[in-house]
Amino acid sequence: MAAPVAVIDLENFPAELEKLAAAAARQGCFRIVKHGMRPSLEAEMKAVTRSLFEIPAEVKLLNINERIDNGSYVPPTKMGRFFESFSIYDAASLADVHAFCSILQVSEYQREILCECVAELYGVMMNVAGKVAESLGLNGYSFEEWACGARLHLYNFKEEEDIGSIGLPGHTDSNFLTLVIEDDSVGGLEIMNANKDFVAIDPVPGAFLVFVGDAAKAWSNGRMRNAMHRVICKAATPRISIVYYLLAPKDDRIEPEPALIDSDHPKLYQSFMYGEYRKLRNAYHLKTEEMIFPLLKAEEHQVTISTSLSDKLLQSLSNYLH
Ligand SMILES: O=C(O)CCC(=O)C(=O)O
Repeated sequence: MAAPVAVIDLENFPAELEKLAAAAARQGCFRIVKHGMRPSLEAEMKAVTRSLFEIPAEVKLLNINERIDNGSYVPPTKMGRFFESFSIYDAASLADVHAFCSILQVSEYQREILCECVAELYGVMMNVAGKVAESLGLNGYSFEEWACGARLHLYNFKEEEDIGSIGLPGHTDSNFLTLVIEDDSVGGLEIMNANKDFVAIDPVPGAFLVFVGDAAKAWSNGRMRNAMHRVICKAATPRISIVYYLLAPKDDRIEPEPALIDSDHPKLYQSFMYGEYRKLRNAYHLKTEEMIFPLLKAEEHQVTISTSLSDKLLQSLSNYLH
């Protein structure tokens, strides 16, 4: 049975604030409707996404983003035989979206749709992130200066025997918020419930899915929950998704928001640099924050990683892992 996911009407605020706060705290996941994206753009972008995966393999490999760890094109050989993914960084910058289009030699039509879609998703993300902050009592909080990323995923499921296979293993997202435009023609996304079982969350046409990530868990001083999720093969049909990530502030520092720290909610984490956190998670192939966040509890470990990851942290982590 599919897991119920809260549906947040973005045109019904402040009435939806409580529902949003509860969904972010309990499930780390919610759907948004009335997001304001041009209605036919979603279908057009999905068609463009499918077509991009048909460009020659040697051209795909030119999609390299060295400014962010693991920010480049992922070929089908890297993360399992089904998964392939393009990366746009920084998706908050139209110049970067154009650079992505130029390097992949896309058509004028593909460029137009990609630019429009990524720009619209930026607007939706700013709206959603602002409302998430508001749901915690922070009115007028701006995420405008934050870095964003976008990915276009293909899960190349083709055969009956692929059904049940893992397309993307269980993980939480290291970033702040993730917006997913799912493939309406086939399901596959699953979320971990309180019993630690993965349960399907079936696509809802026209609604976008939002996941709370590790950075939001730290920023909210533990008030929001990061959602563990994965993708499995549900049918012998290729599945695509368009994913937009709100990453971290431009100065890269993530720390519990001072307004969310008080005597009932003591500070849970030290500040850290998102880029370093992401690098560390990737280097150790960590699927969640679980092994790093305990090291950020100053009282217990006296570890500071405000500017760089200290040898001490790496040592603690390798001790933890072995
Ligand atoms: O493809 C999807 O539906 C989910 C993607 C995802 O989990 C991710 O990009 O972290």
